[in-house]
Amino acid sequence: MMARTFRLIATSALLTALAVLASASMSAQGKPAAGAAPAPQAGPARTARDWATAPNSERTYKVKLDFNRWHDVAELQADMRTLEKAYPKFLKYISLGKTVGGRDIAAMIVNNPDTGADTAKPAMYIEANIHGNEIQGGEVCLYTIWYLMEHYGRIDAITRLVDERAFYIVPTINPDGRDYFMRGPGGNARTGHMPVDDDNDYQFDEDGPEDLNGNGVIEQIRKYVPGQGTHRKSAADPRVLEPVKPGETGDYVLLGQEGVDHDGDGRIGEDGLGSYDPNRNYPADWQPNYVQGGAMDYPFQLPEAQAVNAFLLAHPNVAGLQTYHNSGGMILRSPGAEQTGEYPASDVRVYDEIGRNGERILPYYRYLVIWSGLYTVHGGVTDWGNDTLGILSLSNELWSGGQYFNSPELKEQQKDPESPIAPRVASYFFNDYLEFGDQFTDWKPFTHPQFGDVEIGGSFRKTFGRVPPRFMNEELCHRNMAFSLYQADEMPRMSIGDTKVERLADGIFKVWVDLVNDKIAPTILAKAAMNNVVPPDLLTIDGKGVEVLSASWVPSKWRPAVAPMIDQKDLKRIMIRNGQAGRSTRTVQYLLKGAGSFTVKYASVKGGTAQKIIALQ
Ligand SMILES: [Ca+2]
Ligand SMILES: [Ca+2]
Ligand SMILES: [Ca+2]
Ligand SMILES: [Ca+2]
Ligand SMILES: [Zn+2]
Repeated sequence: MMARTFRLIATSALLTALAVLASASMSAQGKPAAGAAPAPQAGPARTARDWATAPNSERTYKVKLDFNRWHDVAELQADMRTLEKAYPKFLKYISLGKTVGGRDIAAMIVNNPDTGADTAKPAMYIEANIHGNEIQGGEVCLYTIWYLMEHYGRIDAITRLVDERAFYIVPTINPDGRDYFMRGPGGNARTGHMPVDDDNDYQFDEDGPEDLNGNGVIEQIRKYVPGQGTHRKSAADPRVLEPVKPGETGDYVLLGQEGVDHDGDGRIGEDGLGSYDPNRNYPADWQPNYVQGGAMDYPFQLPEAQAVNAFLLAHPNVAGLQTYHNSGGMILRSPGAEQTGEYPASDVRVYDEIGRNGERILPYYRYLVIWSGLYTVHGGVTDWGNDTLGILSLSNELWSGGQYFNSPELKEQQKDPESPIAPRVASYFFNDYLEFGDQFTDWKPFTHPQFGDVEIGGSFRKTFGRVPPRFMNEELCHRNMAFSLYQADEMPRMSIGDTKVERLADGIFKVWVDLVNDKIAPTILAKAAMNNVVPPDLLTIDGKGVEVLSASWVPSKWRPAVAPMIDQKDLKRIMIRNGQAGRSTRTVQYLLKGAGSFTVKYASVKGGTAQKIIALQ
């Protein structure tokens, strides 16, 4: 695996390194330096010429991608193909299925085949953009694939992670919504594209918002009605339209969002494309539309949710899930609704540790429970993942408004309502001084076919607010990736620890085997064990003529005590329904009859497989 990496940097770097080595080997000590990177020499100082030819300390990347802009679906998929082509051994581009609009839900499998099939390893599933307008998770996913590949063999922790784990990465599970957002003016893009009659007039998607002035933004419409309006220009900033106090009159009335009333029902934009919530269609505490709008008619009605579920069911080795949303700066876990009840304490401890470290990895993000920290969600994918698939499931709300003015001093200043960065006007300040006015569309006169002379404007572009400024996106990608890689690293990892054999009589042996899970997450979440949704871990003995007379759990390796017998029918195949806790070692004690050697194996669907050959002597 090292060979592959060195080849990447070899061509030019090695030649220059060899040149440096040649001069270094003639130093006073005459000590030949080892490896491609010359160690600091105690001999004469290097000459300027040496430094001029020394290899550059900065790494160059094999594949260059942009992380300071937003990719439409075709661009995302093209970049995924480029990465697959550059790293064919590790990457496999697949489609999870088709959307309502006929687009592929493209996914990447990241796996090192030299260390086993992806399905044999604990896997981290990362998806994004279920809400079509929440786009930057797509770039985080792309960055993650890119980063893992570019740093494999260069950074030990990344090499180990790629060798030990598999990754399934889906940059957008709502490509219909993403493209509609990217190419259109950005309005109404949260939904997928299953037609829905939003206003109950028996017509579907008949009257959506429209970009009448063609500037790529769905703006507001206002009419100037001096002394008769409900709104007026703010004294703090004339671009801000504020409602007047009760009893006062203003100069403007707001007439709604940009568009035309096509069906003459007196409303504009009342029934656009689709219009439901794709993250309310999973059968975990699913509730019908009259309880929660946007849930559709029945769970798994949407092909996108079906495709994600089919993939997860076919990959029971998935032990971690992240679904990226925006915005608000949150690390969210389920339950989505109070009524489903809190998770078992041992699961909560696992989530809490990962979430709190997440807050350190992601400044301005808070670790919260969905129903209590955000709002109630019935039928969301994290509930489905945790409760029904037994996957430790998290959802990051990418980008926090606190990051615009990100120092304690500026935070303090924002408490002053007269400050130019007070919350009411902060966006305008940022637009003026950091974006050079590019993100705000000011009010402009417009002749509306139905309202006559009006003004439209007063809106920020679709790329402002929910997504970071482009120049801040690489940090967002990196920090969120780092958090997901941390979660991936803390998925269960089983190994066989110490073993001991004691001969009691001819052909009779006592054998102790330590079973180790050194990561935070258990092999089976307590909730999953309760719901009986993950197959039990299996502890097996395989050896010709080796017979298990008894097996027991040793309460403590260090304090002799009665070891409770394991009361199962087939002691060569012990089922462990609750799995193994995180950061724990358990010792199993066997009484065996036989000779030669045998294999002890611990096979966990989500914790991987570990085995060891033990000789009976
Ligand atoms: Ca309708
Ligand atoms: Ca509709
Ligand atoms: Ca417009
Ligand atoms: Ca209408
Ligand atoms: Zn969302």
